[in-house]
Amino acid sequence: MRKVVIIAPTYNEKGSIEHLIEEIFDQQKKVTNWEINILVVDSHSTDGTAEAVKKLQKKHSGLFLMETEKEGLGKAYLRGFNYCEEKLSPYLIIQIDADGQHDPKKIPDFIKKIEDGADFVIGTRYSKGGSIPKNWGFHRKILSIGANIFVRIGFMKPGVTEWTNGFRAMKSWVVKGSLEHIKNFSGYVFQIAMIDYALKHNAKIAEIPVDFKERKFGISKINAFQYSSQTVFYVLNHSSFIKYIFVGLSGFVIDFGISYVGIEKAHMIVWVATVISSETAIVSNFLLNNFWSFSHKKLEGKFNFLVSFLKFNLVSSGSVVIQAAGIQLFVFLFGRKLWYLYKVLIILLVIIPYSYILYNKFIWKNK
Ligand SMILES: Nc1nc2c(ncn2[C@@H]2O[C@H](COP(=O)(O)OP(=O)(O)O)[C@@H](O)[C@H]2O)c(=O)[nH]1
Ligand SMILES: [Mg+2]
Repeated sequence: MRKVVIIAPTYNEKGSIEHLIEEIFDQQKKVTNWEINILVVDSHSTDGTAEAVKKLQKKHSGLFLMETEKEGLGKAYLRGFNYCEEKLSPYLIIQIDADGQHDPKKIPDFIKKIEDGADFVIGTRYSKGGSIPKNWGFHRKILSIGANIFVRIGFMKPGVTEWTNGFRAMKSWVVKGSLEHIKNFSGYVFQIAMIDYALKHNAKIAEIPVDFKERKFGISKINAFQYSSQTVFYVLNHSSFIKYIFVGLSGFVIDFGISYVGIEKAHMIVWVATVISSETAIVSNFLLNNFWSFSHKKLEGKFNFLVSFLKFNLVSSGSVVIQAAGIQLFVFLFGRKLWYLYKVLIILLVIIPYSYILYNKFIWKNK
């Protein structure tokens, strides 16, 4: 028998918590080889949520309550995860909103995916079969859809369609491992941080479509401004792809700067200045990518470092050849007047994806 703890965070959810708890325990009959426990993490609700839970504790021995300060959803979950690891030692942890927006009947589907081999199952509203409330206003739709698209592109993970929903199942090792990382994010953004952590540690991710129902009781506690700014900040800070783009730009500045000084000021032979400037940019790009963009996959061992540096040079030479051939082709077809436009297009559409994919496949491989 494996143990699953379902964590439901609450702040003033008296209207829905009792029904939610009963419905969750009701799923037990569908997952007979699992022992369902519930942990409610309540941030001192003022509407009697905790009291309602305490009443139900008399009936259900697998119902736990943790009372915490009101410090944001991320902090509430962090405390809940710690409580789980210290006191309950589950195999699996499932997160669910306590306001009735997530349907507990989906819990067996999450468990099934775990049984099929996933480490982390995301309940997604943004793939076929999932949905968001029809009555959501324009700004709420934009906030949710926009945040998810932004994160998907920012992390170059189009396959993960949902980053912000709080309905998910995670094996204990993923949660335990992520605690050090997510403790820095007290708000809703910790949901994104957990998926980011899981992906960077090669957790097997699966998705199931879920509906996000309308709230029947109480009000949403999300702070739109804080949430969107934290999301943007998180992605800028943690996306290998975005850092890689910045490294590329810095390489351009170094290359151009050294060439300029060499040719204009030091009156060096042009090709010599070019070799020095481009190789300096290559070295600097390699180091910055290793210690910054792909720092979670940092190269280990001197030999590996050296071989990877040679591969990096090879990939860089490849992009020179692609650029030269591409631009020549455009010039041949459309004349040379707009050569700089062709160059920009080739860099954006070919060179950036080409290098990023090769770096990930051959140099900074997943560990
Ligand atoms: N313990 C705790 N729960 C919270 C806090 N903020 C939100 N929640 C709970 O987290 C769940 C999702 O929050 P909600 O406000 O509905 O967000 P939305 O569904 O994105 O609008 C609900 O069950 C809330 O009661 C908090 O600071 N502490
Ligand atoms: Mg809600």
